[in-house]
Amino acid sequence: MTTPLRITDLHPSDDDIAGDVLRGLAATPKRLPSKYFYDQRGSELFEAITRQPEYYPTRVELAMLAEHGADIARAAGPRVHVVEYGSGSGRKTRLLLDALEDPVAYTPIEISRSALAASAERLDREFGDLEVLPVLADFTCPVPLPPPARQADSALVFFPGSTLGNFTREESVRLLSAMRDTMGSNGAALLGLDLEKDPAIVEAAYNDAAGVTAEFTLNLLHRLNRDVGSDFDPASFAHRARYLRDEGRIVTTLESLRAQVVTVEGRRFAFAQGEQMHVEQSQKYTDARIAALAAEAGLRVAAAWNDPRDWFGLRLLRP
Ligand code: AVJ
Repeated sequence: MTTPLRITDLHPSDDDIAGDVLRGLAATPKRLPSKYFYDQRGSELFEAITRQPEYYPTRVELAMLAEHGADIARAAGPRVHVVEYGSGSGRKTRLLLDALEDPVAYTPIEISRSALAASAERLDREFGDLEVLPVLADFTCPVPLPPPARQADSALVFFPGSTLGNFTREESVRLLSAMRDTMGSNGAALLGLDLEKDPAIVEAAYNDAAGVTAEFTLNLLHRLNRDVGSDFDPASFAHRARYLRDEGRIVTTLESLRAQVVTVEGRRFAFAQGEQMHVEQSQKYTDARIAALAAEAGLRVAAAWNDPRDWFGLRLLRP
């Protein structure tokens, strides 16, 4: 494109963030939304997580996108408008766009301003014929999409990274339903989903030996202190990530290491020593769970790819 990239800015305001934080701290048990992990530092730390030896999902999914690109492109069809939810660094997008036949436009929806600006500019440079329409937004809120200049044959929603796993079942169905609206009757969604496996492998992925995941989790407190003026003492909280076998998911909490009071916008919240504040979940999937979620959102699994160890799956969903 010849004109400079324009980012549609729908970023949540500091007041929106403060409202979410106050609601979460008033709940029992206390909770903070995981979407606020992704400020500039948070996005950098997440990229560092993807390079840790224990964190297998990114490596496995990148290899799968390279391996099955031609199959995926055939299933998706030519001249699609790719709409990506939580596009991050765009490393996976490049593999998808490389494989697709004559993609018309690319709309990354991303909550991290720095990650969005860097990846959109890079992809715009690398794919000369592609219209890049970046949207800075929380993708769980309704996002009006800028229409591409050239008519696309269909829309392809791209939702890799098992990001769906960060949402509750209810939220997941709502998200998939929103994607169904975005894709239209002849479109599709390509999801990357982390599959159930040996709990020790999963637990290690969220407790890397170098402590990058712990730093990522604690960065949430630094970020909130800066943007909503809270006074969390990050040294008085510790990252805990446990795999709940019955539910097939990792639950990440921040444990209060002492009795303490945290103040946000003049409101005081008491933490007991050992109290666990919920900050993230990462669901691991079975085929039955994927099929049930899709069906609840009016979608079906039209194509499926797994890696050779059945650790990670790509699923093409259609109405
Ligand atoms: C954002 C969904 C890719 O849940 O695995 C990684 C975030 N949190 N380590 C995940 C995360 C801790 C990650 N995704």
